[in-house]
Amino acid sequence: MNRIVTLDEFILRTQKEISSATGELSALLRDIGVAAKIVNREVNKAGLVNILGVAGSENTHGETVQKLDLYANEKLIDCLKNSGECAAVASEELEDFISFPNVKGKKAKYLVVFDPLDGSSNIDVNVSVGTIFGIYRRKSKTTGPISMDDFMQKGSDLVAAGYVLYGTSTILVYTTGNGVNGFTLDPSIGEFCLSHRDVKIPPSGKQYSVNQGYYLKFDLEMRRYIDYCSDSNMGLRYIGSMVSDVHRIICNGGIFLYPNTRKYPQGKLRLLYECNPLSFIVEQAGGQAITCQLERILDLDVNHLHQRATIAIGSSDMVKEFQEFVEKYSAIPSFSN
Ligand code: AHM
Repeated sequence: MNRIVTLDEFILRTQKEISSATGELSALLRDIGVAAKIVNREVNKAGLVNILGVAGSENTHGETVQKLDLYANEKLIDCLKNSGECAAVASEELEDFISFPNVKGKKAKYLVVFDPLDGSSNIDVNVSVGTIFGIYRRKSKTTGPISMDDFMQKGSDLVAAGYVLYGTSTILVYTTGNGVNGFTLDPSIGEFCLSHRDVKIPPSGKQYSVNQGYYLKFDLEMRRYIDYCSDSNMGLRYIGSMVSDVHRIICNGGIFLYPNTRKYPQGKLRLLYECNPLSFIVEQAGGQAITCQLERILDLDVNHLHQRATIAIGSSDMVKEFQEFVEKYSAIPSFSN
């Protein structure tokens, strides 16, 4: 039997390989691992909400049942606040960022951005959801207050990023810019164990992932690309939870698209805590991520915490091919829009 390597052990080992490492980032990653286990426990119980009480109501024990995305948000904040390594957080569930007071005199230099429960509309129907996170170094001095400017960093400035997929198994995947590794939660010992070492995305795949229900709302070049995928006998897979869709693509190859529509002219997905962390991971695994207007996601300026972006992400050959379609067809005026 192979020796089990737990997430904590792996983080520590990696830290020792970097002579300048202070252990602060490692501690932060471990805190996120703890939060992920707590969220996982609640996500697994989601089906019991109907028995124990509906979110927003009281369960049979008289406890208020919280919506899971708010619960996940709270747990991540709690874990990060108490660690002393995190100066501030921004989340999909928070209008503004939150700064944390110093813990035991430590001057925290990291910021964490996250979507606590991506694809949360899937929870009610027992379909996979996930947590996405990104870690930045603060730009301002650790002696002063955090400002909005600290968060306005490009994806290429990310120090680390990861996601947790609460699926048939729960898996935590992360990168610190030196490859991607995945850890599957073994519920019997309560540990994330290394299961996917140095993950690489196949350069091409047989599936594409897009909400094809919006076909008529997409620009011409997007429709032509989708026609091409369909004509090439590629399979269409769309879960409606970006973490799940991107995870499948990381494992099997393929492309995920969320283009601009009439309802979302800038795209629907959030740049800071959805597109950037996943793009960092995908690039680290050998894939590519660009907007549907062909800019590299990680090079985009961030001007707003909740800024949206369009995205085409996945296997490198497929993203390149997508790019060729956009270049070819966006030059042609569309009469059907
Ligand atoms: P959410 O943050 O409200 O859960 O929305 C994000 C989700 C993504 O996970 C998913 O890819 C997308 O929204 C699905 O959107 P649509 O239903 O428009 O296809």
